Amino acid sequence: MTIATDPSETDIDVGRRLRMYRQMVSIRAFEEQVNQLYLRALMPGLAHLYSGEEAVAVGICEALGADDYITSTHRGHGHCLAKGAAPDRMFAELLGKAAGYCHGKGGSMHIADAATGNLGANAIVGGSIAIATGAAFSSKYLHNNRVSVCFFGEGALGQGVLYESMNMAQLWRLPVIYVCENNFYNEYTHFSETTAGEILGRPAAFGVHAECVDGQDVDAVYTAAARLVHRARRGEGPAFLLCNTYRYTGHHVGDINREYYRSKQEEQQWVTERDPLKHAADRLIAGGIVDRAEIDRLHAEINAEMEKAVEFAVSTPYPGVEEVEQDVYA
Ligand SMILES: Cc1ncc(C[n+]2csc(CCOP(=O)(O)OP(=O)(O)O)c2C)c(N)n1
Repeated sequence: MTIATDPSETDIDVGRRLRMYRQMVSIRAFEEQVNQLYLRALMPGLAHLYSGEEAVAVGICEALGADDYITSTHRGHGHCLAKGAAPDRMFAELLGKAAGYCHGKGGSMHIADAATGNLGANAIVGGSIAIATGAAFSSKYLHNNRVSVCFFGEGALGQGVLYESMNMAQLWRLPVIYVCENNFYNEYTHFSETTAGEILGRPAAFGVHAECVDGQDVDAVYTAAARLVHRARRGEGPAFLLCNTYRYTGHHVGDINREYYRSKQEEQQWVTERDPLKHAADRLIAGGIVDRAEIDRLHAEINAEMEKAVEFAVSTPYPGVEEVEQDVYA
């Protein structure tokens, strides 16, 4: 992963564009496999899919270095993959297998991987905000120049820890970026029914630098993230990036009848008009970087990779009964 250091980087090079596209396709394919695992009753519990929101995780993580930190959410597969997790070990974790990132004891909502700077997904809404802020404090204290990114959904705007954390981060000029993924629904409730005032007014109240970006445009997300990461590394303190996006599937894999809280027409409109993968592919083709056949080949290659990763996860063993108390901290 190359670290973006130039805040004026609006002209994104071809290698980076292709890498970001590939990563988004991988996340989409990963999530499709997760849904299949659920339907085949191979996965214990539920999973919250990231399909539709890929440009946020990919654009942000592309602006980070391997040593930088992220914290994630209950909808965290995309964040983990974008930060460098391997699909086979991710699938293994989802299936409760010993080869998983947390030896099968975390599952979909508790995947962590210190080697890629991933401090963990978190089932508690807003639960990782103080963790990211603490990691940013450690970076400042240790002078190691690492930046922390805290992903959270707009549902976490109702959690007091966000405001305590932003207050401290601004007072102490911590290198942390609060990335609010606004997919418009907190479970089955539109965010306008739970969120008073303007979202960006909230960080502004603490003097935290705040911006909004189209979360379906990976280039725009990357460009904003590169600027904010650079700013944080220069010691200019925290930032808040609001990314407007949309989840294509239910709140979780079992949420299949959604019309009582959002219409099929609304869903279709996002899928057909605002899809981040389609948008990026069209741009690559229009720029003469690839043609349609190459895009199709890439999708086929990634689908095959994901099938192989699933096969690995299905066939690899569970942890032994004697390990039941190992790697469990609470
Ligand atoms: C503290 C807490 N309260 C409630 C829940 C139940 N819950 C799980 S996900 C969710 C909605 C989250 O919405 P948002 O943060 O916008 O994320 P999204 O699911 O849209 O990605 C809720 C209320 C929880 N996990 N934690």
